[in-house]
Amino acid sequence: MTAPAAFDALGLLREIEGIGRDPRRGGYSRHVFDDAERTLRDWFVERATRLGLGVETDRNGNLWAWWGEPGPDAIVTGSHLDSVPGGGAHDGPLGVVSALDAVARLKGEGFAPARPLAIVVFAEEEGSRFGIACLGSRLLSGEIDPARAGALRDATGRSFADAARDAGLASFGRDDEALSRIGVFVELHVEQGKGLIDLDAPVAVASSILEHGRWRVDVRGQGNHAGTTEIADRRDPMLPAAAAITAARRAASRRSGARATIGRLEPIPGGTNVIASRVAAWMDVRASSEADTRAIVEEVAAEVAEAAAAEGCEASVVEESYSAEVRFDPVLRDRLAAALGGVPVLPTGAGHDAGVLSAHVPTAMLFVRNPSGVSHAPEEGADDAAVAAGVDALAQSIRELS
Ligand code: HGY
Ligand code: MN
Ligand code: MN
Repeated sequence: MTAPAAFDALGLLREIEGIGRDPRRGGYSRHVFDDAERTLRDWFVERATRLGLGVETDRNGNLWAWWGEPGPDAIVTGSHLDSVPGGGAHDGPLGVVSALDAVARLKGEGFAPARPLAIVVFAEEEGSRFGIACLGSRLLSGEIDPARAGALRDATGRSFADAARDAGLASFGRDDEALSRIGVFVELHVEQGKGLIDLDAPVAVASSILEHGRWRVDVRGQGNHAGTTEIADRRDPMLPAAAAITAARRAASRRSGARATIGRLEPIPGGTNVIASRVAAWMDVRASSEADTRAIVEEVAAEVAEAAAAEGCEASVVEESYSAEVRFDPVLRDRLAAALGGVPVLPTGAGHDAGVLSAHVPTAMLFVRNPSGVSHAPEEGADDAAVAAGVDALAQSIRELS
């Protein structure tokens, strides 16, 4: 039986496909508490309310749509609605629309969960505005100090504390009441890779998430005129920044399964005919062990320091966030894989709120096939058959856990 047309996952995705489009980058730019994300929040509240769920916002800006009274030992599913800059349509929203569809379907079948059930929408999962990924689930679980979170600033210099206050949050930080209500969390997410393509399967259960972290590289030199400054007289911070980019690739290439990326670079002042005075770069490093992850960072830092010395610049490499490897609850993992008829079990290199919560409550993830295998880019996708299979799998998981 399919959900009432009003709650079909593909139809719900079409309803929001125009929200937060980014004409310059392509894809979507939907960042926590900005206009697009707030429109998506309103859309979710309206849809969940129409589905007969009671919606509340917790102290950290996460949305909770309850089927029945909020209660302990709840089955919680959901994901996020924010995106990376120029991101795809499915990273986050697929988990939210699939949860609405699955709940609508179960309701339509007269299913009554034996435990409280909630759909959650976590805030700032990508960390695209304030720099720390999974900020809403980290705050909820006490994994980030609220004072540090409040002091985080976006590209305009606005603090998270100010943005949260403007969004109506009186305070933020660990929320034991919200955390204690979660009995089990199952997040459905578009696969950010080609595993299901290679296996020719629509759905998988997650096994693990790579160790990963973010570091900020700052280089300071001397701004000057591009036309009147001899090469020998330059202290150009772009050279050590360039060394960071190539060193990151080289260091990761030497370690099986490791990845290191610098995709965000901000020279100041950024003029075509101007030697930059300083450069900020952000590095994302992921590997199968902490030793490999930190070794990559050390190698990059050493090459940046050498290039900075040669160019008469000063440089620093500072850790901004770190997440240890996640191994999802093996009992829950195997129970869901079996309940879904023996679907594949796949690892991922992508971080998720489910990864944060896995340290606090039994947590699982379901992956849905992405025909391009591409993510964090407009080419991200999920074929219709896989989306339908994902909703079936989520509904079956809820039945199994109830
Ligand atoms: O960066 C990640 O892995 C996730 O998409 N936030
Ligand atoms: Mn993402
Ligand atoms: Mn995501």
